[in-house]
Amino acid sequence: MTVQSALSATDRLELLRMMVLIRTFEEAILREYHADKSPGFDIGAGLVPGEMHLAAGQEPVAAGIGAHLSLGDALTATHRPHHVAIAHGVDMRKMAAEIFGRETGLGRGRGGHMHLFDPEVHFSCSGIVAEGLPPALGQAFAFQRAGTDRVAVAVAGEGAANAGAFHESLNLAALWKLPVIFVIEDNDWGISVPRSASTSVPSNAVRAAGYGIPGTRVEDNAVEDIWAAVGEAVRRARAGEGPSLIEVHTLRLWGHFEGDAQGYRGDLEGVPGRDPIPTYQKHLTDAGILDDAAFAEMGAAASTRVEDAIAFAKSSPLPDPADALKYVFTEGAQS
Ligand SMILES: Cc1ncc(C[n+]2csc(CCOP(=O)(O)OP(=O)(O)O)c2C)c(N)n1
Ligand SMILES: [Mg+2]
Repeated sequence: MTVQSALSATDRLELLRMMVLIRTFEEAILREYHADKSPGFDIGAGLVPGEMHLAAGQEPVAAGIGAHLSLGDALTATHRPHHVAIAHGVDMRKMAAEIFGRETGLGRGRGGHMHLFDPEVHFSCSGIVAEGLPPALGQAFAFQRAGTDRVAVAVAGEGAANAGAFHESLNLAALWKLPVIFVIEDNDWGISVPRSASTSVPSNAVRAAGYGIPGTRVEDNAVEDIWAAVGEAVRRARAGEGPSLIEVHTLRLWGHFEGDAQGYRGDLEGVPGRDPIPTYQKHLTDAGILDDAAFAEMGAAASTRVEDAIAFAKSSPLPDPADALKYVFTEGAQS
């Protein structure tokens, strides 16, 4: 791992703290999601019915981005959104309530885990692959027109980087020098399709040259390198120098969705050894800025916060079925 000298000990501990918070949240959702789907796995059963895409292993991307964004900056994400939502400051209680389909959720329980919208912090995501890129562009255009130094970040998977919306967004962002940062999470897989079977180039970073913008690839899920790459891209965007593309080689620790048997996956055996949290914990311990007690304290604090959010969600009311069509159409719009 390349050590970035500009990172203080406090910054580095904050990166780890964020990664631990995200993992604690994903583990709690994993537990709750599976709690009432047994003995046979029934995706439609239980308190959280439907698909669930968790981001365990991809925490470094979220922590590295979140460290550079301020209130007012925008972030768009994917069907695997929890890690970046937490790092961007989305309210954890309202997010958990949305995942549980409760009236107190971000979208009053109508959207579920792939459709988290938080206007307070300009966060959105979508179950449609590559859908997050154009809205990031639109927000960046608005920030530019208003003469602010606010930026938008679009996070997407390496599978999404083969969609038309990715290429169209890069072109327009470059042409208009928009303050937008595209972050591609290369987790090696698009569901069961390996990157080698979907993508014509070994690195999406090289695609940036086709649009005349900087492209960087960060290897090994290295949180400090991600932090450095995003920091430079955000600096450029705020200074009016235009968009950047960053690809991170990250890791999908669990299945594409919960219930995915991953029979297609030949790399599973080596996966636990690549878990970025113990890797970074050891890195900071070796650097003399972390000990076991401090790490345990991070876990305990994360657990308290996450369990509070889960309890809030579970004790919140479900939407009234009579309101199913409420918020679908603008009130009073019918002629
Ligand atoms: C437009 C569209 N096509 C197909 C799908 C089905 N789908 C859901 S996730 C996914 C793979 C996405 O892979 P990637 O972009 O690498 O993200 P990851 O799941 O690895 O985070 C596909 C094809 C979809 N949701 N939207
Ligand atoms: Mg992928």
